[in-house]
Amino acid sequence: MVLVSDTSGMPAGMHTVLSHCPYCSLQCGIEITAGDRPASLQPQADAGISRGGLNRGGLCSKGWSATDLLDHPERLTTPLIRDRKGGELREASWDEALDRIAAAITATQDEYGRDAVGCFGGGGLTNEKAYALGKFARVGLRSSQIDYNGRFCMSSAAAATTRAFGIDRGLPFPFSDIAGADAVLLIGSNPADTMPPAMQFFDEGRSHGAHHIVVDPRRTATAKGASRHLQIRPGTDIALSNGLLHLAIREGLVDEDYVAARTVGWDAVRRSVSSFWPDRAERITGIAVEDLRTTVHQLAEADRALILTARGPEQQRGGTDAALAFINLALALGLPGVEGSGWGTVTGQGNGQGGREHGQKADQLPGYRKLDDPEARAHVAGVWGIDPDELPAPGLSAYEMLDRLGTEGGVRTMLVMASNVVVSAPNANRVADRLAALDFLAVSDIFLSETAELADVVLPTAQWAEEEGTMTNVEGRVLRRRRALPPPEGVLTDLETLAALADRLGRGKYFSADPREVFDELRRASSGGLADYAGITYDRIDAEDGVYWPCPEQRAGEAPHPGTPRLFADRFATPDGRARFHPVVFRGATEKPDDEFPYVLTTGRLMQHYQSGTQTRRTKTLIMTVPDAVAELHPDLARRHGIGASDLVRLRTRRGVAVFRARLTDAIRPDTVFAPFHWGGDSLANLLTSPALDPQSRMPEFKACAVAIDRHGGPDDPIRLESSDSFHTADTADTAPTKGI
Ligand SMILES: Nc1nc2c(c(=O)[nH]1)N[C@H]1C(S)=C(S)[C@@H](COP(=O)(O)OP(=O)(O)OC[C@H]3O[C@@H](n4cnc5c(=O)[nH]c(N)nc54)[C@H](O)[C@@H]3O)O[C@H]1N2
Ligand SMILES: Nc1nc2c(c(=O)[nH]1)N[C@H]1C(S)=C(S)[C@@H](COP(=O)(O)OP(=O)(O)OC[C@H]3O[C@@H](n4cnc5c(=O)[nH]c(N)nc54)[C@H](O)[C@@H]3O)O[C@H]1N2
Ligand code: SF4
Ligand SMILES: [Mo]
Repeated sequence: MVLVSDTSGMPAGMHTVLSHCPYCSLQCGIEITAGDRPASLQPQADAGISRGGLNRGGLCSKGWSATDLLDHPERLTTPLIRDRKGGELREASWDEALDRIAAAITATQDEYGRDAVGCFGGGGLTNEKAYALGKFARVGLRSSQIDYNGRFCMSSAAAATTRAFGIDRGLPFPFSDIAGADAVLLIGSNPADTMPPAMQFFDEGRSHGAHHIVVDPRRTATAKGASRHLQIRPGTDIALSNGLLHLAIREGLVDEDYVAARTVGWDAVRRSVSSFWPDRAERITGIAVEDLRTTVHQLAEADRALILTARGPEQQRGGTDAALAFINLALALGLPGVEGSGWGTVTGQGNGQGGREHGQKADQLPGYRKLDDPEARAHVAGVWGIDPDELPAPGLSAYEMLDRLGTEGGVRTMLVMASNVVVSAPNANRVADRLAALDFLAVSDIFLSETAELADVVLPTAQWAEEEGTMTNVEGRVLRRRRALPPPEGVLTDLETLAALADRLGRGKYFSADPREVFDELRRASSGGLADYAGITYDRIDAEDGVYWPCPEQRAGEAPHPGTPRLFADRFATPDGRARFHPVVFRGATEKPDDEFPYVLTTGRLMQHYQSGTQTRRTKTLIMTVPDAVAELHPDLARRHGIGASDLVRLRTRRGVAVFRARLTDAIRPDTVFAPFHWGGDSLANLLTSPALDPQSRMPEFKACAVAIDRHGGPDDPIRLESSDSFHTADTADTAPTKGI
């Protein structure tokens, strides 16, 4: 197996390395050519699914341009320090920067206790780094306060799958099943923009006549290619699912044998949807009864049917319930665990799956173990060489932690690693206030992100092509990120940073900066847990093009465990092996349109930009293609407010104001406005969003709030708010802190 290929025929000093794109959870397979900078890349040449990449030789524009950032002139290559609040950042040595952070940690903990120092991680971190950060919080800082941006991403789906199936693997089957399915219901997911090469699997399905039904308030590129588009009113997915289930029952489409053999709780759910008559579902969702009927028949009558959700229904106050509602439908139709059929959720960030398994969640230990489970504590403490009683209790979820920064009992010194919360957290005015109230903020990033700009110490870090590690892709397959070139001089990896910090806190003996060593420790820590990586090694990943977890340790005298591409064939991961139905009540979005805020704002992604935009707004080809934050609105709605194409449109909600360039399109519902969250400054969509949290998952309600709009300028005006336009609210979220989420 040649992973670092032979260099014959290449200019001297050049070599190629097989790795994966740094961005989304598709983890497209790429080949990096490096040596003398600049490095370049191309998709892995093999057709089919090579080396665990799901791109079949394709890449999206973000993937193609990923190496541009390795040598970007704005890249951070030296630590920065701010000597006093309000002062400028200046360059500093690593020793000075790390000493400064360690001193702040010690001072805060001496005065306010251990939990006054917290960490905020990211789903883009490799498994090794996510694991090390979780351990750093619990063992290095001995603090309960750590959570991460995946709380804003996968937490609703994670809570739902854990409750229904006993385990949270986003897709419990290989991604390629999509190509083989005869019917696919895709709810609030826009892979044509968010995972473009994955459309090859959808196209293949449609080429053999599969029915693809897309549920989205916008006729997205994905919806345009589908056989049916259900243009749902935002925030009403539960009513849709309950309505579909009602119809399935009424029309005799329920798989009674499956329900009897493999599930519990059906009667309560059957009763709970009895009042979801089709015309009621139509009234709430805006989807015609005939469409509902066709959809449920196509799903029920297909040999192989898939129901897939993504952020559309999940980033809601009822996001966990929405995922549960579609799981109810899938169970009633007898799909989960039947080969070729099933329910799944499309994970987002590069390591959105692995990043939620190994301990950077507030309530979690590695291997998807629970921090409040005495056996789990004993196991992990044993691996870490500490007393179980030294492990803290579960901490606060991401937004709750941010909401309480600098307050009595809240975090006062924080380390952010791989997230740009100023842009990506909801209710951004409040978050900015709270960040300003911190005693000390340290941020590790590649660039001076909007969050790093506020830091007292900024630490540069190695990029994807400069480090070793593992990433767990959208289908639960553990892949290797391989190093093609060294980081620029003076730049450390996050693992090195954490180990050096732990050392300064007198806890250095617990931490390694070597990715293989960290992975081997992660394997032991996860052994016997739900997300069991014990049988996965770097060498096996190389030899087998990735390994699907769970993959327990090889037992003496037995062959190695093959990994688990498909879950639930015989049993679900619940104590009795049966899946759980859950009755779900439809409540709708927290904020309903009213006279003052008459429309619904929903937020999401554009193809050319990634997340908070730190990386893609700095990529020339991408920012040239989409230079401004564009908000989509229907021409009828625009006309009512005198807004023309490319005019500036001001969006106003109860929490803030932001300005966007108008993109008029009849592909969106006339009562809905769509804004991307990839920009900061005056186009920061999260100034508008609501901090209402899902009570089960603590997921913010990014996908629906009430908004007012007006014309703010013409096509040639720059995107800018006057200071009199912005207003500032700093209301706290109406949330009691929860433990053990
Ligand atoms: N280009 C690009 N690709 C990405 C990312 C990126 O930032 N940019 N991020 C990655 C990450 S982390 C993630 S999580 C994934 C997310 O991938 P997706 O889930 O596909 O992305 P979103 O745009 O957040 O939301 C999907 C769709 O939900 C629709 N929607 C909005 N409100 C509702 C609603 O109430 N109900 C329903 N049914 N639909 C609704 C939106 O119109 C949108 O088209 O993408 C990954 N890939
Ligand atoms: N309104 C609205 N808000 C949303 C969403 C939405 O749909 N609507 N979606 C939510 C979702 S699904 C997500 S996933 C979040 C994402 O929100 P963020 O966490 O803000 O996402 P990123 O922009 O990926 O932030 C990662 C940061 O870490 C840096 N970085 C990348 N790799 C590394 C690394 O290896 N180490 C370190 N130290 N730094 C690194 C990047 O430069 C970047 O600044 O946003 C959420 N916010
Ligand atoms: S689809 Fe995702 S993994 Fe593939 S090239 Fe684009 S951003 Fe990278
Ligand atoms: Mo995400």
